[in-house]
Amino acid sequence: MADSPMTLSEHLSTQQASLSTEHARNVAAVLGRIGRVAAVIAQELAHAALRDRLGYVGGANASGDQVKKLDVWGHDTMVSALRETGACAALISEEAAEPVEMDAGGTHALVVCADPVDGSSNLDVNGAVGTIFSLRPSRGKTPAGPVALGRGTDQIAAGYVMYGPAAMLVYTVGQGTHGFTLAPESGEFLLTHPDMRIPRRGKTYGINEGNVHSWHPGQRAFVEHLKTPDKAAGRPYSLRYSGAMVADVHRTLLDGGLFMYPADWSDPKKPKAKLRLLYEVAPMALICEQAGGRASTGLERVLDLVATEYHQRAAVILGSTEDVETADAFYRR
Ligand code: FBP
Repeated sequence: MADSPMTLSEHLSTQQASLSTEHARNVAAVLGRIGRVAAVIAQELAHAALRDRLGYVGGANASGDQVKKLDVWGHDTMVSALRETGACAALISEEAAEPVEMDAGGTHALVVCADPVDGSSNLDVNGAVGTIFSLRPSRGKTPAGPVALGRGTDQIAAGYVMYGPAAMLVYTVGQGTHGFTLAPESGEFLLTHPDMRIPRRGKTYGINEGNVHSWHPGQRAFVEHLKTPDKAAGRPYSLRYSGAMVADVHRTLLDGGLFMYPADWSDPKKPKAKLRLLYEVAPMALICEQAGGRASTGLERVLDLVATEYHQRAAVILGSTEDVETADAFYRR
């Protein structure tokens, strides 16, 4: 009988080499707990309509977005779970204007940046949604939240959970990117996609084409290029867009191609992006690069961006290396 697949916590213990022992213990504690929170969120999503959990709570979050009941529930669930680990010094969350400081002290406590429920516009239409997270060393600082205001390369781990037909958790601690599928009976995430490698070039692209008029001219020309038939080059690419970053990035990691949310260049002096750097764009960039892909803004590598605000926004073009390189070339024209 085939060996049963490795559990998330077993796999975490094999991924220690790139971390100091103390950090490794805290990373395993936090990622293990996020795995358990994800199993609870998956359950709650399946019952949301039955438990009156759909719809808005009223009011807006730090980014001015209307807030769904599940956004708040997801945030509160994440806060209490991370507090219990004793390994988390602070949480930067989409649903809290300021960092949520936690008592975990010590040089090796971690700062977590998270979007507890990503793709909220899909919640009330039973579409795919997700959770996105990253871990940074707190270096023993108090308050710890400001430590997150740094470069994307400071992340020591990142991951997401996709709540689709199956719930899947994908993470990296800097030794490749690995995927797990939730066994609903046991609530365990089991290794089903070890060492995910994104194809060097794809056949699909994901972008909200409704924004075409506000794109950088290079972005517009690049999407035109993807749509221009060229059999030898495998074009035209097909458009695939779910409205939830996690679902679009997950497909891109498995099949190749691109997920793009470019900035609004209506005022070229002040391009305005939508997605948040610390808990959406930077974590996905690390996961993508660790799977052999690339993540750019069109003008620079995402992981070189330095965050100066907790809810700062950034443009993103991520996916297959050759496709992202082509996009960058169109921006440079
Ligand atoms: P939140 O739902 O967490 O605010 O995430 C933002 C998001 O929903 C992404 O998941 C998705 O990629 C994007 O916004 C969709 O934006 P739009 O509706 O403008 O296409």
